[in-house]
Amino acid sequence: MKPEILVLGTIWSPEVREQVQAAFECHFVSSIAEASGPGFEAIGPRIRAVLTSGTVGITPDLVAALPALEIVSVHGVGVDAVPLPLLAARGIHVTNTPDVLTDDVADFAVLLLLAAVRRLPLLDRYVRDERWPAKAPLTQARSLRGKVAGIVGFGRIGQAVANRLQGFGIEIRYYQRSAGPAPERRSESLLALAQESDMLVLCMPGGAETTRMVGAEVFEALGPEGTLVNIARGSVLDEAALIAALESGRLGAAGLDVFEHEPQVPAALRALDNVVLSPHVGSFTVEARRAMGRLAVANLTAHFAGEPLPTPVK
Ligand code: 8YV
Repeated sequence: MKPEILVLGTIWSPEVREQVQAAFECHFVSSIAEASGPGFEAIGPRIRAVLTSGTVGITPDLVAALPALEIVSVHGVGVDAVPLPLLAARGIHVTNTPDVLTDDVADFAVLLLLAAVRRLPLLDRYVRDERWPAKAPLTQARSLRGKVAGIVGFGRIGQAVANRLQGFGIEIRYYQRSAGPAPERRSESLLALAQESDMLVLCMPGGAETTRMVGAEVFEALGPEGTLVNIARGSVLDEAALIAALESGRLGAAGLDVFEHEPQVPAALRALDNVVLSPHVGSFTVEARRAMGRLAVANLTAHFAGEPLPTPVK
């Protein structure tokens, strides 16, 4: 008999669906609410594994409704939507999909940074609205060469962003709580990093330790010529303070791929000219999503074959 598993969320490609259906008895549910709704009581006790996305994760209530749960496979590198201590206490394995998305997410961070600094959306609108032939005024942007980029969270993705930005002639500094590589580039605090940098790229993990870590004083330290990029999680910054800083010009510009209450993006943010917005798509390429799907399924099949998990969360 195939193990019964719960597949949570709406992002699954036909390939992932085929793979999981070949190996498991699958229950596809679009949301945690659906998995907690009526009719699920009979299925819950039979579920031995959950496949979920990085943003949907799993709640403590749903974990409690799955007494036979052995493993949660997260399709994504971030595990902030998964209650790790609770799962560890029950001896439930957690896996994620690191590495296979690093390059595409880092590319996207650079894209957002360039688009925000050179104000691509504004230029695009300038042409579309026929303001060019009308010779409407257009102010010059700032160049990247010789500037300093501060990377917050110098893990795999942060370092990949740094490697790319060095190619633009940008000096790299970073901050994270733990010691990291290249200690001479590490600033003593997040605020110090913001003061030393022209641009800040947020690459740290989400979760309790980083919640609203970036607030008003960091935005102000970055300043009117400064640019902030967030490809981490919406939770890592104070969104209301960010909007206030951008509206008043105390912070120059921002490129944002993640938001506090996705998929809701505040109207005040959408109204701003000095921001570039995208719908949480850092890893949204054919290649990365294919590799993430395969790895997420490989973790499940390894578990049920009694083999070592390819990418367990430590
Ligand atoms: C995805 C992500 O949006 O990897 C992560 O942590 O945030 C993204 O790659 C998501 O996890 C897709 O399931």
